[in-house]
Amino acid sequence: MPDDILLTDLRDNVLILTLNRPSKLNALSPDLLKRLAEELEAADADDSVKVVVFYGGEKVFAAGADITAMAQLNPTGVLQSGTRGYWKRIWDFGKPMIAAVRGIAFGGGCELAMSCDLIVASESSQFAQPEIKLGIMPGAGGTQRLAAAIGPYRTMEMVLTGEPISAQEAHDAGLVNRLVPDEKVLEEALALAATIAQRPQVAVRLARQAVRYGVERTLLDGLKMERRNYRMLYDTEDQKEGMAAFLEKRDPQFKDR
Ligand code: CO8
Repeated sequence: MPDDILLTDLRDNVLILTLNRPSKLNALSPDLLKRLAEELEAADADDSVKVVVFYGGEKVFAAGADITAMAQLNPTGVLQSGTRGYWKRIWDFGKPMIAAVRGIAFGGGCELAMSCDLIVASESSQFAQPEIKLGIMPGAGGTQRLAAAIGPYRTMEMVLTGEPISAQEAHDAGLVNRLVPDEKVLEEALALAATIAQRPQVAVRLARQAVRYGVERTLLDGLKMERRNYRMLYDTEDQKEGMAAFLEKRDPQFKDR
């Protein structure tokens, strides 16, 4: 179904999941996250899937979580929204994941790319954690996974200013595995996926698990603090103002409370 919010395509043991909300820049609505989680759960149990590639089409990877679904939430609402459970299913997926990024990967879109094991990016793509401009902060691992990938100083600049970095900067900083011309992104991601799919899968699974364990284990406390602070921000006037301003297409008037 071409108008489905998530397109699936299984090619030679590689499952391509294409986010398909182009009119909303692939914003990760609760429905879309749920679909992603469900597809991954099925893929985990399906031996014909060896690698998953996340793609957002030719224009945009994803502009983050869907702000319309978040604007009115309070901390309890964040807790009850169920989206964290969908994210967790993405993080718990047991097979290699590759992000094929064209266009912007912002906020939750950047965090989705960083949830993957490898990132292939087009030369014109951009990465950002712009949540600060909405009165919130990254909440799906951005503060920790970005720092693990590119170091605390560059992360601090991105998280505190909300400004994007180019694909070239992301590549130089170690966030992007392969930087390729725009039209080659999916092809390159699929070539990487094909190589991994040809390796012995028990070894792939266990090697991946060991690498991830080493990295993620050191992030656990930080992720806990990120989760708590992220939720706390939904108790502020600035979060309500920041998100209302985005939806009303105006500049926010923050009051620092
Ligand atoms: N959510 C909802 N709608 C969006 C989003 C979004 N994140 N991004 C874009 N859209 C919509 C716009 O509202 C617009 O809709 P419409 O045409 O109906 O008005 C359409 O997509 C096109 O967007 P723009 O007109 O804004 O396109 P521009 O090219 O002018 O601007 C930008 C592109 C700069 C990317 C701009 O759209 C933007 O700043 N988007 C928001 C980026 C952002 O702040 N992302 C972070 C969101 S918060 C987040 O991701 C937190 C995740 C934490 C998860 C925690 C789990 C528990």
